[in-house]
Parts: sequence; C-alpha cells; structure tokens
Amino acid sequence: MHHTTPPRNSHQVRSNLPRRTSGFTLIELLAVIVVISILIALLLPAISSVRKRAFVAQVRTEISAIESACTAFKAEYDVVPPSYIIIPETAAGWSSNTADIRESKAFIRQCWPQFDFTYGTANQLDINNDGTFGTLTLTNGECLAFFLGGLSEKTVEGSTTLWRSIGFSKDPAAPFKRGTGPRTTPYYDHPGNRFSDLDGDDNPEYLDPIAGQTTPYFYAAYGNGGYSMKSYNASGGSNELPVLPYAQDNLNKSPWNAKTFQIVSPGYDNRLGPGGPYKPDSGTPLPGYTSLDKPSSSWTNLTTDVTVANREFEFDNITNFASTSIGGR
Ligand SMILES: [Ca+2]
Ligand SMILES: [Ca+2]
Ligand SMILES: [Ca+2]
Repeated sequence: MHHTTPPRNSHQVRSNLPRRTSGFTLIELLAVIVVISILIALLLPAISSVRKRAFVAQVRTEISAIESACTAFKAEYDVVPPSYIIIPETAAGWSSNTADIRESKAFIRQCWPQFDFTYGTANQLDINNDGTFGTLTLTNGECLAFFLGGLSEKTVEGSTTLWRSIGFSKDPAAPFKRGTGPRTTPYYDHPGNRFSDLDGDDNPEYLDPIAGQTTPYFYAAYGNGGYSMKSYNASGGSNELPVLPYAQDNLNKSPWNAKTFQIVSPGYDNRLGPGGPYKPDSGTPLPGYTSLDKPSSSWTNLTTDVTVANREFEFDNITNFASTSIGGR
C-alpha cells in the first residue's frame, strides 16, 4: 500500500523533531534561568534597601516614643532616668557609705522623697523577683526599662521568655514593692516579646523592632557634668569593645544631646560598635581614637586603641540625634 512507504520519512521526522525541540527548550530554559538570576541579583539589594529604609523609619518612630516617655518621666521627677544606678535590695546595702550608694540615694530621694531605705520590718525587698536579696546594678538599657516601665514580670513558656512592665507601687515609701495595691502606669509600654536580658540578672532591656535583633537599645543619660554611666559592654561578654556615648568632638567632650540623653539602636548588624566621636560633616565621620582618650578613669574596659575599621558596625546605628542612620546605611 501507499501507506507503507511513509514510515521511513515519518521516522526521520519523529527522530529529528523531538531532538531539535528538546535542544531548543534547554537553551531557552538556560537563558531564562540566567536572565532571572540577573534580575534577582539586581532586585535583591533594592528590596533589601527598601526594607532597611522602612526599618530605619520604624526604629526612629519608636525612639521618638521612648524619648517622649523620658520627657514625661522628667516632667514628673524633674530628672531624666539615669544610665547607671545601683539599687541594694537590703537595708544593710543602703547603709554602706560609698560614692555609688550616695549617688543612688540622691537619685531615689529626688524621685521618691519618702522612700524607706530600711524596707520596713523585713529589711529586704526582692525588687527583680529572682528569689535572692542582692544589689541590682542597672546599666544603660536596663535603666531605660526600669525607670520607664517600672518593675518587670517574667514569664517563661518553653524557649520563649516574655516580659511585662508593671509600673511602680504608688506607696510613696515603697515604690519598688510588688503585690497588690495601686500601681503607676508605665511611661513606655514595650512589646513583651521585645525584651532581652543579656547578662541574665533579671533586669531586662528593650530590643528595637528590627527582625532578629539581639542587642538592646543603648541609653546614656547626662548628669553631674557628664554621662552618668560606667564601662558598658554591649554583648555581656569580653570579646566586644565597650560602648561610649557619641560626642561631636573627642569622646565625652561636647557630647551629642548634651544635658539630655542618647538612645542608640544597633541597626541590622546587631552590633553597637564602640561609639565615641561622631562628626557627620567630616570626611571621616566615625574616626579612630586611642585608649588614652577614654572619658574617665572608671572606663576600665577601654584598654586598646579603637580603629576606623572597629567602627564599621556603627554606620547603620539609629539614634535620637541624627535624622537617619548615622552613617546613612
Ligand atoms: Ca533580687
Ligand atoms: Ca540585664
Ligand atoms: Ca550597627
């Protein structure tokens, strides 16, 4: 039949056509993959920079809210929250005559003139609710959480730790007691899942809203002719340089926000960096400095020179004295 001849042609067509189609599709597919890869490579930084700008705006808004809370605290007590204070939980602790205790007593008396430093008949008060009676050393971000939020309540559910600020007691002699009775409303109500406690002393700190943030806001308050803080280690470990407040000149000379306070978010890199001079109009806005420049003898942690490279972590820091991240990143 006539139909028996075509199979040879048909076979040729069948054997050539799929090979040609498959080869063409593979090349096309590879080309598409390359084009998509290039597009993704081009788009990712753009997306990430949009996300970063959104985070900067979000953090700036939160810093403004915390600033307002500090201002409300000052309106009531005529002083902003300190950035270093020690608070004994025992009457004996308060009775020692050291410079730290004298300064702490002066601050507490300013806020609560009727404060009972004997803690009544018990002679002790577990202020941080850790089950022991010691001395609380509140540094930087811990001061912010304590004075703006009041005492804290910790809830641990599995691997999740939630904190809640419960204000201070309205008992003028015992503002740091827990239990029933009227309480003050926190000046700032921080989300419960955005607290940290880097040194595990049950005195928490605030984290900013950046996803995956692990380093709390840095807080430094001006008082007694300088920033009221001691050496501060952002990581709680020994591998991190200490953090200094930002100054327009050298270290503690002409600090930014002199007479008030600095609030600093570590940015997306979770690192505060060493801080120090910040000169936005200079070619080197974040210059290096030597350990001899440390602001006071209490700054024992600063034993090495700080290089420009050490300050890389600071370019994305977000503060209450610059309108965007301090290095524009
Ligand atoms: Ca305690
Ligand atoms: Ca802590
Ligand atoms: Ca940073």
